[in-house]
Amino acid sequence: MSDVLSATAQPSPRLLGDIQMRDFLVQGYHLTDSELPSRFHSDVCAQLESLFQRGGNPGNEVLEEVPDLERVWNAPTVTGALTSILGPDYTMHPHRHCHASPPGMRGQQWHQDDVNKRHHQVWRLLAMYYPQDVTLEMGPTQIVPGTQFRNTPTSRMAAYGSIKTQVSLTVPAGTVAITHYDIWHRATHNRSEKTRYMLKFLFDRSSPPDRPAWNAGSATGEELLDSFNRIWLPIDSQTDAYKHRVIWMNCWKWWHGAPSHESCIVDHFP
Ligand SMILES: O=C(O)CCC(=O)C(=O)O
Ligand SMILES: [Fe+2]
Repeated sequence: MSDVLSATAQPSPRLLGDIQMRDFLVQGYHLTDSELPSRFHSDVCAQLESLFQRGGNPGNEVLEEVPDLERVWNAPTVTGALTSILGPDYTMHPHRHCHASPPGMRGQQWHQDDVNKRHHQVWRLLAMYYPQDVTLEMGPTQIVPGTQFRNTPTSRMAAYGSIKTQVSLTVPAGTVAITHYDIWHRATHNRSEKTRYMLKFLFDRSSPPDRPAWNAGSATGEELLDSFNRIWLPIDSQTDAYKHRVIWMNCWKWWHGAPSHESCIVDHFP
């Protein structure tokens, strides 16, 4: 292979397996390591620091300002997860944001990023890259697994405090948290002396699936389909659990190429 080719060829996406896909559907998130050297991540932090000192938050321009970030989104573990969940023709959304949380920054309320029109299917992912080790003192992002199909009014969420099953993303440098766009999440209070950076990027599905885009094992995923009936999330009441099972199975079949009749949740399921 010529130098030019070897420099530009992208490694193949490392696709997810059936169990990882099912877990993503149920839990609403998947954590992966971008597998870049630690000096890459510290260099990204240094670039962000000098960028913020020079001109403040670059908003959507962060990718132009720090082109190295492309390497994170092209990492085989990351392209593998995005391809598996959104299909091979997924696209990067033009909106992106570097969330810099300086020392003393107060936490946020629980929220869902999108407007209150939510899908039973998975059309958009929120991907968060952490270029530093994030400790509890640095105010990690928190998520509540399994909340992505709830259509919760933001005003109601404002009253929610700590939730038993919340997960703090205290992660090593280089981690990419890939979540369903509608998962409940929030930044927490930064009690440390360090600024915590999180790079938020969005990815979209371009077309409905006509076959599994992941490393699907069993012929039609029938056994896995049945396994949804045995899952009961700790945050769910009995009726919530029933609603979830219908949604999960519907999406699972849709991911295999079946037409889906339930494209959007219109009722409240807080
Ligand atoms: O900084 C974080 O950890 C989360 C930020 C966030 O969710 C937001 O601003 O929408
Ligand atoms: Fe958010």
